[in-house]
Amino acid sequence: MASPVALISGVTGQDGAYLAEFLKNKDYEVHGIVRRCSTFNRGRIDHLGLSLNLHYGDMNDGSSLRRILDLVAPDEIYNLAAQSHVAVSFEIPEYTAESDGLGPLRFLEALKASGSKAKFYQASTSEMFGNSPPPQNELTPLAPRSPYGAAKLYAYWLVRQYREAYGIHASNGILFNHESPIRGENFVTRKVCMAAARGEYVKLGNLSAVRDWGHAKDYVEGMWLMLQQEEPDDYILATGKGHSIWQLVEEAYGYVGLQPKVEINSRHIRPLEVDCLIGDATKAREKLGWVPKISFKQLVAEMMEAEMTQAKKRGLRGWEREDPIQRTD
Ligand code: NAP
Ligand code: G4F
Repeated sequence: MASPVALISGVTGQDGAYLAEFLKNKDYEVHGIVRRCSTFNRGRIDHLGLSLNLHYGDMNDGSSLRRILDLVAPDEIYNLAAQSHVAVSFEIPEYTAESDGLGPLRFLEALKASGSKAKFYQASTSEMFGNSPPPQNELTPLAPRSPYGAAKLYAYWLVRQYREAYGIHASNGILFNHESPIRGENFVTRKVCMAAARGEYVKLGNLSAVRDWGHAKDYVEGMWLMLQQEEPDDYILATGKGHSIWQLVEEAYGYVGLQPKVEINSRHIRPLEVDCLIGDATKAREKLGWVPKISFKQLVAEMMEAEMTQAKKRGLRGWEREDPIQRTD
């Protein structure tokens, strides 16, 4: 039997890289969309080598999406491409709306016009909940508090409309924060772990916000499970456990036996904040059989180990103490 064909937009990002590897291990023929950059940005997928088929395209160029769709004829599409940084979306709101809101529209229109029966996954986000009180589930009111959240909300509704109006198998994965050693360096978990592993100060904004942090490896499996269902639907993926930014800092610095070294810098305080995101993934557990396996503590430990290896290579050994602590993890 021929291998199923998957197309991933955002394949050079954190989730794209984990998903490409996951699908390769399931014997998929995997295609990815990459955008043109002046420097090569394929560090996260280099290890997959030529087994990955890459195509130049951009969420802001509908003609490229149509061309790639015709060329690849995928069975499954994972739309992960986005300007994904919430704070940055306040600075480039139009661009964020283009790529995160209109980009999915371009993709869905291309899919509709092609008559393809491909199943479509949309990377929706817990950021759409804004300050709706936790625990948030699929029925919680959506009230975004950033240009990013608003653009993603637009795409979320399009997915539901295209599913109902045109019978497209399109699903929203409403994912809470998920991290890994290959998380972008300007997201708070990676930023804190990098500094802690080097024994350096970290400059942060709001320390009291709470996030539900899981591991990206667990979450890409959930994306795939959504597209294996007979019927399209919307699902929360989350661990159900919240930690504050301060607790993250304590966990990371504590891992190397250091007291937290934090400087508050107003530059990192957002015009609007989302105070507390803790997800209820009961539906995904009951309908998809999805359960996250990696705990917050294990996630931080894995990220810290990766950063310590990097720090050691660069001779930045601030974390090496004369009286090493016993890790209990
Ligand atoms: P990421 O690491 O920032 O990756 C984003 C990907 O999108 C990169 O491959 C990036 O390409 C690509 N991209 C950005 N703008 C593009 C454009 N105009 N055209 C084509 N490609 C473009 O994000 P992630 O953490 O993997 O997240 C994946 C998706 O899930 C995103 O849509 C994000 O908004 C959503 N999400 C993430 C989380 C989370 O906690 N990680 C939670 C909920 C939802 P370059 O490599 O060239 O920059
Ligand atoms: O790590 P963050 O930038 O993630 P945020 O804003 O929650 O967004 C991430 O998760 C969303 C899902 O809920 C995704 F949709 C989105 O694409 C992205 O992956 O910030 C987390 C928290 C915020 O409350 C922020 O204010 O950390 C706080 N924070 C405090 N100091 C900081 C910093 N965040 C960053 N990035 N940098 C700081 O210096």
